[in-house]
Parts: sequence; structure tokens; C-alpha cells
Amino acid sequence: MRAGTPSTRVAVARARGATARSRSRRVVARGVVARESTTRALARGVVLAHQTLFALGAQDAVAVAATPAAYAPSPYAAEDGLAQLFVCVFVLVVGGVGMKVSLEGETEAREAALADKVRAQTKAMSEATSTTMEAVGEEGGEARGAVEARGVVRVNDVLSEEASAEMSRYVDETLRANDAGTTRDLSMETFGNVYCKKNRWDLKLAYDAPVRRALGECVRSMREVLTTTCGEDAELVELAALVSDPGSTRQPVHPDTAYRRDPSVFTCFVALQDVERDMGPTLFIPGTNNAQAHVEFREGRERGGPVLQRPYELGVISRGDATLFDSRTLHCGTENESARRRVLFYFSFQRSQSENPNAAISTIRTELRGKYTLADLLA
Ligand SMILES: O=C(O)CCC(=O)C(=O)O
Repeated sequence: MRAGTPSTRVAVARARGATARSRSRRVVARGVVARESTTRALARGVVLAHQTLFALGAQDAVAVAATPAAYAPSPYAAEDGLAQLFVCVFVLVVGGVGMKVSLEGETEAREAALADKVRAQTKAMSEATSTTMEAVGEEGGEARGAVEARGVVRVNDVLSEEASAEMSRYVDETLRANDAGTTRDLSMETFGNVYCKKNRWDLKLAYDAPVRRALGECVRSMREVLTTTCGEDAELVELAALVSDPGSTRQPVHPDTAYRRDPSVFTCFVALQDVERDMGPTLFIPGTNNAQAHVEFREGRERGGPVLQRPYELGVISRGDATLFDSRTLHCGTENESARRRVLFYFSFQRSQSENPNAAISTIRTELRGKYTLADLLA
């Protein structure tokens, strides 16, 4: 090796010193890296162990084995509160919008499934004989016999012209006051859940003067058939109006009460104007208030089968006439192809001690639930 000048030696010595310092810095740095990777490995190990123990359901062991270091909150700043508020509002808005979109999607999917069922039923019923329903007299138990045997009967002239007109005005005004034609968010206190909601409403009625008068008149006109069919101690469980406007579509055939051996609820639909053939009259399949018909209906998946090929009858009735039916009877509202609104005022009585699976959801305002028996209304 060739030796240099003193200044060169100093420079070499300095250079060696620098190299040594830099080596020692690298060693220190390697140490830090080594410590960091050890720390990361440890952290990974703790996470893995935690996940494994958690998966094994050993949360208690985790709590003991890996007690976290005491939490030391950082000082609270005004911006933190604002940021949290922003996050909360953002989450609420996004969540709310998401929920609304998903509920609307669900409603559309349900309506589409119903429309599909109606198509299948209509096809299955295309060969069935159809007639308009004939009235029977109220006297001599004829109506009662018919409702027992067929599940449905027509009774004429149960509501006067004056009371029908007054009820009709009352229903129109109530629908208007509740923005029925414009809003999709109908209050459950005022509206029932009806099949095929387009241009169709199930309006729960308050016990206002026109309603009291109409109900009183109807039950008095039908005193005999109601008392013999339902019993005087039957409870008023529905009080409402079914409104189907032009453009409302046909509902699926359905019973209002899933089959029970014993009759429970009887419903009376009263026309507030003449119901012509094109105004969406109620379609009834007489003789379906029994086990056999319900078995056939279920076996045909409510879309076909012999029960839907039976003769059916349409409630083409005049203003003030009624159809009274056992709520197990298969029926549906049909499409209103006319330019006129069709309104049916309706009420239901539940036989005392009978089983009514729909008790909690029946179409009656809360304040009227359990309030009146048939005897009260006849008094
Ligand atoms: O509108 C009708 O004639 C019948 C309605 C009906 O059966 C229903 O909404 O469940």
C-alpha cells in the first residue's frame, strides 16, 4: 500500500471516521428496522391470536391475555365535534335515502308479483261461467241460509239514497283532505293495506255523523241476517270505505281470512253509487267458504286449479245494495275501466269467541277497536 502526505493521512483518517460513524448509524438503523419488524410481527401475532381465540369463542381469554393499554383521549377540539356531526348527518342521510329506495324497490317488486299472479288467475278463470249476483230477501232466513251455504249473499236496499249520497261526499272529502291522489306516504291510522294500490284506497272511517247514520241504517236494515249469522254480541272489527278509481287494476282472488273451521268474520260491502260492469265490481266465487275450496286454492298455488274454474258472480249492484260475505270466501276487486269512481262503504263483525287471525290489522281506526257490538249499534 502506498502511504500519502500528512494532510492526505488526516483526510483518510477523517474518511475512516465518517465510514465508521456511517456504519454505526447503519447498525443503529438496522436495529430500529429490526425492532420495528419485531414489533410488527408481534402486533400481527396478537391480531392473529385474537382472531383465533375470538373464532373459538374465547373472548374472555382474549380479554385476560391481551388487556389493551389504557385509553388516553386526545384533547377535544371544536373541529372534532363538527366532523362528528357531519359524519352522523351524512350517515343518516345516506342511510335514509338507501332505505327509501330499497322500500320503494320492494313495493314495486311486490306489485309486479301480484300482477303476475292476477294474470295467471285470469287465465285459469277464462273458461269459468260468470253471472251477476242476484238478491235474496232478508225475511225468513233466506239470506242467512245463502250466506252459510254459499259464503256470500246480496241484499238490496240496505242504505237510503240520502245516506248513500252523504257518505259518498264524506268519503270524497276525506280522501281529498288526506291527499290520497297525490301522496304515496299514506298514514296507517287512516288507510288500510289494500291489494293493488294504484288508484285504490282502503279508507278507515272516523265515527263522524254521516258514518254513524249510514252504519246505523245498514245494520237495522239487515238486522235479521246479521243477528242470526254473527250473533248480537259480535264485535265491530272493520269500518271503512273501499275506493277504486278509473285505472285501478284487478286484485288477485283471495280470502280475507285464512281458512278456519268455524266462521269468524262477516263483511258487508254497501254500494254508495250504482256499480256497473265496467266499474270494477267485486268478484265472488260462491261456495268457497270451506276447507275443500281452500285446499284446492293452496294446491293450485293460488294461480290455477279447479277452484278457479268454478262459476263466479259479480257484485254489479245498485246504490244502497249490499253483498254480505263470510270472510273465508274467495273474492277480489276487479279493474275499473270506466271513468267513474266506485266506492263501497263496508263494515265487518266478528262472532264472539271466534278466532280471527287478522284482529290486529283489521281496517278500523284505533279509537273504535273493541268499542261496539252489533247489539250496541242496533239499540
Ligand atoms: O274492491 C272490492 O270490490 C274488493 C276489495 C277486496 O277484496 C280487498 O281489498 O281485499
